[in-house]
Amino acid sequence: MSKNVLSNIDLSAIRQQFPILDRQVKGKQLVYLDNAATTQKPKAVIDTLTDYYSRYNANIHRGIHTLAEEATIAYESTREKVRGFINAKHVEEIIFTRGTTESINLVANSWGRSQLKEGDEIIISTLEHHSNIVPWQLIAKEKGANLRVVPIGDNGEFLFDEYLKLLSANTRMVSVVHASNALGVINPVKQIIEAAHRMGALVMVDGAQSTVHLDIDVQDLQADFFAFSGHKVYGPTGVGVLYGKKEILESMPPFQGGGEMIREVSFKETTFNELPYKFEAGTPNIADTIALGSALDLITSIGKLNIRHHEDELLAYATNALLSIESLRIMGNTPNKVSVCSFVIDGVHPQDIGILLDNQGIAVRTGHHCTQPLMARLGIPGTTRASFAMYNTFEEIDILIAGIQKVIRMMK
Ligand code: 7TS
Repeated sequence: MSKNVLSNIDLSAIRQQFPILDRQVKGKQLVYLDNAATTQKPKAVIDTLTDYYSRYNANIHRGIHTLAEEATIAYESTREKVRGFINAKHVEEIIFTRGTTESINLVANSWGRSQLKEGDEIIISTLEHHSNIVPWQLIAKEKGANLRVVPIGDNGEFLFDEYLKLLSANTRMVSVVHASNALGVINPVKQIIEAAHRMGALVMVDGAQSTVHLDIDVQDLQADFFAFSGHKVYGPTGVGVLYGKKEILESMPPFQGGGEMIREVSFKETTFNELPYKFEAGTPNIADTIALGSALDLITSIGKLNIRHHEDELLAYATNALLSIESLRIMGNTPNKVSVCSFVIDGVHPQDIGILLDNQGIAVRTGHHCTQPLMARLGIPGTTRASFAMYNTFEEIDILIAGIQKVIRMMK
């Protein structure tokens, strides 16, 4: 069943850069297929963290001593790396947050609270992660705005014609996921953005799942906002990015108040710092931000296209193999996907599959994947999700398939 690697990447060299891949789980070699939840970290990221805390830990922007200057330069160099990575026009359009969730909350609270009024509409889709639903629900309730939801087809495909019907002069914001975490389905965000802009609405793209797999060009997409998390692009947890168009960010009030985001404070009045610092109150996550830069360097050095090619091959191989299992159904089996396989097996609960696979050293995700409305639409409580990264191999997929077959035999 195994297939030799055809991609342009040196898989064993890549795997050597991820120390965790060597570990054993329950006496078996780890097979890590939960990359949509979080990716593993390369040595370059781990070393950057150690190096920062060992050599130049200091608070940034305010100090004039050497350590503070070195830390500031390293922190700001990640901002420039992120700018290049998503092809933003200006470096000040890159705001560091804790992750995708905080990026969306920033926009909902800052833009939403200052802009939305009664009767305005926010459009999301059925595919959204809870973090692209709840912040909009909260602000809509507060402002008397309404949430409209684009329906999907049975395979998880975004129904574009239905979306066009929902767009109206009342639409102020469209916030959609670029690639679904639960199914892997890629949404036509460029066309979604074009249509929203024709109606004068802004668009926020949740890039939590797309950024690690697809080439992201925010200028080409014309996205008004774009969010992603460091930990899903081989970087550390606790750091993420909000991209926003400069003129829109400039018009928005601060999200949080505190140090760093001010120009001048008196008890009578406070004036605010310029972009991006207006949105970065307090001491940021310096070490993890610097290490995110190392993660992006690694992706760039291997080449996003090479990675995509390998992941597409893994996806096709896994899809074929999974479909050969009689009682198994892949949810969201569309042609345009990132490397995520979500499936259900007749008569076996996803949680049991997850536990029994873990006993064999195989890490997958089971459950609703923080997409309860999507699961309700599909009429299932949850799925088992295998998600692939650049370091995964065809042999690991063979192990997964053998593992699932064993689970089915055990549950019969
Ligand atoms: N949006 C999408 C599409 C996601 O997949 C996730 C996390 C988030 C937002 C939130 O990102 P965070 O980094 O702020 O937590 N998705 C998952 C997942 O699929 N399994 O665990 C986390």
